[in-house]
Amino acid sequence: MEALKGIKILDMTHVQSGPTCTQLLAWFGADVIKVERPGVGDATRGQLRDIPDVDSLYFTMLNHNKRSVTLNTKKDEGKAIFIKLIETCDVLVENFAPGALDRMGFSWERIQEINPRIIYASIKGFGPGPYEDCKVYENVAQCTGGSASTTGFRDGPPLVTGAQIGDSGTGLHLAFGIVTALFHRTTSGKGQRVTAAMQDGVLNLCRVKLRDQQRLAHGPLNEYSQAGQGIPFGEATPRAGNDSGGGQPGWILKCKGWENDPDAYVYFITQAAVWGNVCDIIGKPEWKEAPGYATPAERLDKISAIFDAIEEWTKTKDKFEVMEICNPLNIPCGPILSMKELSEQQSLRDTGTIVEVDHPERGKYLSVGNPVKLSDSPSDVKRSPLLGEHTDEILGEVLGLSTEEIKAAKSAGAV
Ligand code: CAO
Repeated sequence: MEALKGIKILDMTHVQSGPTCTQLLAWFGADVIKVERPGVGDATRGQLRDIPDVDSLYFTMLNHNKRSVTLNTKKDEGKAIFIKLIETCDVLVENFAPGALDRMGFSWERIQEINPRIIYASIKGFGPGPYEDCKVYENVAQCTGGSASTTGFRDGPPLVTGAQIGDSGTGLHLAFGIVTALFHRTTSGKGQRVTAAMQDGVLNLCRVKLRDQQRLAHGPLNEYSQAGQGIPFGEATPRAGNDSGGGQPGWILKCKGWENDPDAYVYFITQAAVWGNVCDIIGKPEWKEAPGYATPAERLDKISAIFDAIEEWTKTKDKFEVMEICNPLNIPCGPILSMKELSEQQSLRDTGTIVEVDHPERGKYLSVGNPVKLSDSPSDVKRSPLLGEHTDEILGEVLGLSTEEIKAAKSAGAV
């Protein structure tokens, strides 16, 4: 049985952050009704298109399991239908620029008046404060949330990461807020306002870097390789390259074929408990007991040279061989997997984390399925809707409008 069956989501989201949130709710069985502007729809339908006139992968991969209704919420006839949707739904989700829904005439006070049980959930770039009115995209959130300043190499510029922690990360945070509010409603009987700011979401994911900021007041961050290299720390948490960030030193090392393959690398962790095993496989058994090498603290100032020696060994093996040799010895490591390799990994297909979806206009494509698995509520990934594909069905079956009323809304240009 689908876990969120019976929950209706009024989905006013667009681009990436909001749609990832409502897609998660849809995968768990909520009925997600995506409202899109007539003739236009979510801007991502047309962005980064790989096939002319067909919904982009950007759109299809973020809007599975939803129904699409077109509605102009700025027209009076559209507003009347929107009010019916608010009356009918359990949750309203949006990620418009700040104030957009208020400008349409739908403040939180007004929404509560229409339906006191509704949960009104929003993503914005920033929370209340100096930047609250700003429009925000992924990389702005990464930069303002602490990720960029702590990503990259110490002697290089700040870097953004490929993981969409600003958009998809905040979508996840919001989904958690929504189900929490739904749970609370079972006892309170009332809906509430749920907000997640992208800056806050990124900062939450960078929590350990704020930890390090405070540790700096009490001395150097010994697990950063810069400490071992004798390079003084500044006032703020620095970029740490590929340092592991935990108490166990790690680094990305070249593997066989690195000269031609940009992903022939492995992440290698010299976990203290298996130091002896590391020394054995790289042919340095003498390091096990050698003065200056025996304990993690003693090794800190030699960690770069140690990784150079390990790399001499990893360069003789491909990244999967490194994994096969190290895992039985309890040496944590991970091959750098490309998107091509991930898309071909059979175990991800078997668990439904990578799924092949069929779309009437684009044909078959790959997507990431629900990464969260519930034992009694499996997620079945269904293709994204075409623009307005379910308009008649939603106006008729969900809102109970008559054929004449639907015709009138259409001729007024409201749907
Ligand atoms: N009917 C009528 N009007 C509609 C409508 C509908 N169904 N759906 C949207 N609109 C209107 C909005 O009301 C808004 O009108 P006003 O500007 O007159 O208020 C207009 O369309 C455009 O909305 P927008 O300002 O949200 O869109 P944008 O492309 O200019 O900005 C974005 C996009 C993402 C920068 C902005 O929405 C934003 O900052 N959102 C919050 C943060 C966020 O989620 N960012 C991540 C996005 S993913 O990278």
